[in-house]
Amino acid sequence: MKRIITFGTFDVLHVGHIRILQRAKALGDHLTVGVSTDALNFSKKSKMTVYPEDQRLEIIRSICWVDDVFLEHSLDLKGEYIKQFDADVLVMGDDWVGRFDEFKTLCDVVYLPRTEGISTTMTLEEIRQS
Ligand code: C2G
Repeated sequence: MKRIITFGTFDVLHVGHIRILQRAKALGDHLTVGVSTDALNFSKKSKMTVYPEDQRLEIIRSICWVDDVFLEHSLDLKGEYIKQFDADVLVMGDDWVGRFDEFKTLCDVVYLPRTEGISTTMTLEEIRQS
């Protein structure tokens, strides 16, 4: 069985998130998703998410392509998570290209193209302006 792992905040879920999860699952048989904790997100982006981590986890768990979820507490633990979940492939969007190449000693690392024209930031801006 080929096991895939991917990571993200997945706040204000949109089709870009859905598509990367679908494409990640298509690369193997089992998909594990690490969902950033509120604290990790704040450390990355210096702002709060709209939805708290327990709700983002519940939303991602309910997606048909997702087999397992957990909370990602730190970017520095990525290698540990890859080992813990026995991942054969790490998948990330290409906004992260090159950033996780160090894990090529543990598993394949694949960067998939992001879906153009949509992001959580853009969606929140459109809501603010409406
Ligand atoms: N994504 C995408 N297309 C978009 C927006 C996002 O393919 N239009 C992908 C991103 O490339 C990422 C995943 O969806 O692989 C989750 O995106 P975010 O929620 O923005 O995740 P991020 O905050 O980048 O967290 O350990 C890594 C981090 O936890 C990733």
